[in-house]
Amino acid sequence: MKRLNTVLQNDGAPLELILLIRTLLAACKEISFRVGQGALAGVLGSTLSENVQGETQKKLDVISNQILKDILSESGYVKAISSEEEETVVPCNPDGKYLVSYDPLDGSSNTDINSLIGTIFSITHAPQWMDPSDPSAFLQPGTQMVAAGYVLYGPSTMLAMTTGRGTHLYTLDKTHGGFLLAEENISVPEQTKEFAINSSNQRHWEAPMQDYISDLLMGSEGPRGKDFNMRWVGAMVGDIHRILCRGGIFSYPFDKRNPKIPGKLRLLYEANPMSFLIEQAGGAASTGAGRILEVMPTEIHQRVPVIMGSKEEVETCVGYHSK
Ligand code: P6P
Repeated sequence: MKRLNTVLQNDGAPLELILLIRTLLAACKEISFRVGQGALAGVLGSTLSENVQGETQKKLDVISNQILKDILSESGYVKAISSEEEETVVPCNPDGKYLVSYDPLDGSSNTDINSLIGTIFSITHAPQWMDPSDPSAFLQPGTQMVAAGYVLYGPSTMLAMTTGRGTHLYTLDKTHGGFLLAEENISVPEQTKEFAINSSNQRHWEAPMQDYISDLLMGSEGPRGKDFNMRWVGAMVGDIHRILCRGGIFSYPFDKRNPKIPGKLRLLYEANPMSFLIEQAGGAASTGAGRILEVMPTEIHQRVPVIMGSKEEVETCVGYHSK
């Protein structure tokens, strides 16, 4: 099985980006170990603090964020970091060539039930003009990413990553710490019968999403003429991994409860990296009004509505929004 380095070199990634990715994955391997210890190491449960998102931080949120922050900031490759768990940017090496945005432990509410969680990351070039403490350098559209991926801490620890030359899946071989290629150029089936959405929010969605999901639920007796299945992991990283592997459509749509916040998921370190992976695998990723990767960010914790997965199904869903 091909090693990660070989694939990255074949895909033309520059040496410094390969070294940064290896450094980031070293942090993820440590997180995988800490997550795997669970109750044995007293890392489960919540802290008494809230993050900038107003969410109670799990102990593993704080641990994972600290591991990534320490390892990336010492690497020399990174000019600055933005993290779901950090209120503002973390300045690193003024001569660093890259910016890294990450959700250190996506779906961390799953930690206490031993369910799927993961680290999501996005890498862009650092403008040479920027001061390392200047958040504005992160306000680049997703099309500017040079690499994106996630590490899924499940029965096996798996990496999905792209540097713009296809999406590839790797499995961590814990006997020697290498990520070995599991599937090269994975392709998301264009059609699907499986959708992922938190249906308990149905009354808060706008009419187009309510109509779209209602038609799915009518199955073969409704306008879609086929039955659908539903899955919801409660961790984007788990739902998107399933979609990369067997197709599907995932949505966390606009929610009328707080019009100022157009959705739950964050653009820089959730929607953008997942959109890059999905598009590189032949899928589609939309806010309902446009391509997620073309959204111009206005602040580092900006949220967006998310519809992504099997290309034809995303186009059908987006069609409800343009009626
Ligand atoms: P809900 C995890 O907290 C997350 O940000 C995504 O990973 C996940 O898809 C979503 O929120 C789950 O949200 O409202 O179903 O708990």
